[in-house]
Amino acid sequence: MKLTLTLTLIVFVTVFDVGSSTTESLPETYYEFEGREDTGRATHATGACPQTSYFFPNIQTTTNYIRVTKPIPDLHEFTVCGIFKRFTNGVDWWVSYATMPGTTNNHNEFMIRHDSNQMEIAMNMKWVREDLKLSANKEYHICVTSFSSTGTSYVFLDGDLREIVHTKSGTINGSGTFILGQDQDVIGGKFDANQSFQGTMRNFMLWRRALEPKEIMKMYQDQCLCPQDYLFTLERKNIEISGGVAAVWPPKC
Ligand SMILES: [Ca+2]
Repeated sequence: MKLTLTLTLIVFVTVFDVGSSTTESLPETYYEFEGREDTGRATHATGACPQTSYFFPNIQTTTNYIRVTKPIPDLHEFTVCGIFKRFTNGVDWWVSYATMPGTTNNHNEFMIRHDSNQMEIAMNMKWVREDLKLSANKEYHICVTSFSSTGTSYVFLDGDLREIVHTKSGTINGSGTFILGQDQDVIGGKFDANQSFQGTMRNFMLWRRALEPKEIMKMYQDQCLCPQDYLFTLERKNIEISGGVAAVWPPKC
């Protein structure tokens, strides 16, 4: 019994290896923070993960992007994960999900970007900056889990929980436009070359639930496996590619 407890603590310490930039104390499990435990959660099958890999040329333009064609439902909680490499230290717009006409508010329902110094996340139009600086020309495995009931997002870097981001509560509405590589100021458009992505993006996908921290760590450790209940991957049947974005051969599994 004592051994089990010790092992459990070791696992927690390993999973929640917290970066020095985090200013608040992190909970033992993030479900505790959301008012529930992870122990009662259903288990989900893990299996072979469809491998996707895209190259966004190192030039600032409004024409390079990927649009997800798979319909997006209302999202009460969700997870996005991907393996990103930035070519430069400029502003990189990774994820932009828009549902509003955008005449009065240019912000997205959900957005992830990295400027020269930090990562930024928006939910329900509210932005938060986090002190996660990612170097150029290095691959990072990034997952963000979000809970609409509390407006809280959890940022995992290379398998570890690194930041808790408090944005704004409220369901992320479905039927919007999901774009990778540009910032939408109206649905599906009004891009800005300074707000584009130059780099590579591998295995980007979305689930309609917050993945368990241990599932995220497992995916980081073995990129060929992932929980099978994803809503979409960037397989060709699910996307439209624009401009100079190119599908490239992913690493072998
Ligand atoms: Ca913009």
